[in-house]
Amino acid sequence: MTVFGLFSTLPYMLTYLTSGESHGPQLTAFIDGFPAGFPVDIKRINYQLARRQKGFGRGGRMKIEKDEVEVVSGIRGGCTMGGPITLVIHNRDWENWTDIMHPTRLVSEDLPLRQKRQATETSRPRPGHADLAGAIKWNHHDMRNVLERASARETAARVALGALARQLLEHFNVAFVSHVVQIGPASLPPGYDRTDLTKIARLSKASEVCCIDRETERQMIDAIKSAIKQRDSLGGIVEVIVRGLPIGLGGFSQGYHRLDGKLTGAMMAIHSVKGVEIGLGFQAAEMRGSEVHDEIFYNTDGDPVKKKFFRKTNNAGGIEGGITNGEDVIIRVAAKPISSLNRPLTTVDVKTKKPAEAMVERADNCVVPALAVICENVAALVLADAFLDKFGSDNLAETERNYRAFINADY
Ligand code: EPS
Repeated sequence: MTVFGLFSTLPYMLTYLTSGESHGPQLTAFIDGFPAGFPVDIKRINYQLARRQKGFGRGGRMKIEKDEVEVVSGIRGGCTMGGPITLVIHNRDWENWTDIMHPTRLVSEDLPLRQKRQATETSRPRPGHADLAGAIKWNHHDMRNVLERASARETAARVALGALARQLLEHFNVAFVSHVVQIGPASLPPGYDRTDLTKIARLSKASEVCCIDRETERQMIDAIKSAIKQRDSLGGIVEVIVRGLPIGLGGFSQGYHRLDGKLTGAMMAIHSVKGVEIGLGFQAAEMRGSEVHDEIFYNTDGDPVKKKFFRKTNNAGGIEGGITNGEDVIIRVAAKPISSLNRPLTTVDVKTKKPAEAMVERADNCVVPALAVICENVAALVLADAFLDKFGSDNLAETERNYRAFINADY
């Protein structure tokens, strides 16, 4: 799932785009290639958007917004039609920014507007943010022109699209769960059980930081509180588990067909993300092959519900050779602390070229719980694309027929 050149020959079934600035009127999300005849539950999209807004450590903006989608194309009477689907999320904060962000009013003709804009102009790039490189690249001297689109507000649009893609996979009994395994120094002790996904989802949902262990949750919240007190930010690690994917999604005939490549690329393309692992990830590098690879077993008792080929371990994280192997897909994503700090770091004012304190913007202190929701839904976009590549994407009935034929095939 991605957008390449218009005439790309790469085999992506779903293409998508998002648009909109953090303080502009709206975010818009487009997706093309979604099968016709799929009944969409808008409430479930809004549910994912609401989850993304939560989490201890969020800043003032989330008290203003109440993200919900408005459907403006591609869905009729609750069902997809096969054409591009467009979803809009209105920014409530727009009403506070209308003058500053107005797309067409000319500052040259309007002195009060020019003064208002100048008051919000900023030429002091934040270390760690896109501010400086973006300003040089696009020749902007007011960094607002960079930060507005670079803002993580954009992830709301990707979550909306992912929540749609996820519904398609849930229709085929695929389940998605995520939880937070580390925030700053506080980390979930290893060895936790991933058998009961319902339990993980329940514990994660009940936690302000999406952590499944109460003692670790307390440590995480303390770590965030301490960072807030010191006007600092914190990063962390989240884990996404996807259960129920059939064997055979992805490919290896070309590097770009590999599902692990697509998944990790999509995760790295989320704001603040600095590392992604599938299964054992980096840990596999220090172990022997005999310890790492998941031995293969076959169910001989004929139970139609149980998987035929299965593993007793899942170090591969559900992907071997760039293809799903029928086990849970397990992705871990590490994010750096966000770069908008209330305790500004040293920078250079690009106008004066003199040392300065970086700009201070209203911001979150910790977005790791939100990152878990974002990763879950962005993973759904990639996996739905691979699913449709395997089973066809014109209409749901055809996708269902192809899916059933494949999983019931005598192998
Ligand atoms: C962000 C800064 C903050 C965050 C924003 C991302 O926004 P504001 O500048 O309006 O306070 O709240 O995230 C969201 C708005 C969101 O929906 O996640 C940034 O600079 O990246």
